[in-house]
Amino acid sequence: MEFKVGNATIQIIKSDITDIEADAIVNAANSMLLGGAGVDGAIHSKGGPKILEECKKIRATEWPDGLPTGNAVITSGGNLKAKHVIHTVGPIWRGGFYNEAKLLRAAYWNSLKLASTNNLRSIAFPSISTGSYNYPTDEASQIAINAIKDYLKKENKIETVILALYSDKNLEIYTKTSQALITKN
Ligand code: AR6
Repeated sequence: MEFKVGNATIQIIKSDITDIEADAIVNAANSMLLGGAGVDGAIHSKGGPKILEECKKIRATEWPDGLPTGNAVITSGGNLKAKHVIHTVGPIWRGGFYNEAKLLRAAYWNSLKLASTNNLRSIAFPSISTGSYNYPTDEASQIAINAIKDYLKKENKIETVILALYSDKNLEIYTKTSQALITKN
């Protein structure tokens, strides 16, 4: 499905995020920025060593102790179809008692902000934190869509935001959440 927020379009699709041709795809990374499993593993293996080299440089200069949860950084897209990769760190779900909702919103928000700063017009997100980090997908989908909607309402440089869901189940959850939130306003 897709819907509009101002002039921008939000698309909810089933896709491997590494197949998406956009100005940026977002990586659900960890603070070390050195790769991992899930989306992170797929992006680094398909994107090639250039992305990892750039991540290592960011660690050596900007974030020697690691990228804090909720922050975002940008590298090139290496061999991917996407021009850039925005690496963000979602929270690990620990029962909802440790600011997880705020941190997940920050991961989306700061990724979008970085896209705007770099004059990017299209950006694709995976379902951050809902794999290895165990965030309940229903709640995560509400945070993701609200963050994207709120951001697009106040900033009009980004034209397309894609949510690239990997499973039918997640596609269904994000679609239902979007339908519920669109009717609200
Ligand atoms: N394209 C789109 N979505 C995907 C893909 C793909 N190629 N592969 C998996 N997903 P996860 P997290 C979905 O675990 O929970 C890594 O090891 C997956 O089904 O990738 O934020 C990092 O290095 C799930 O719905 O990210 C970190 O250590 C969603 O993407 C840690 O995992 C997120 O799952 C981050 O955990």
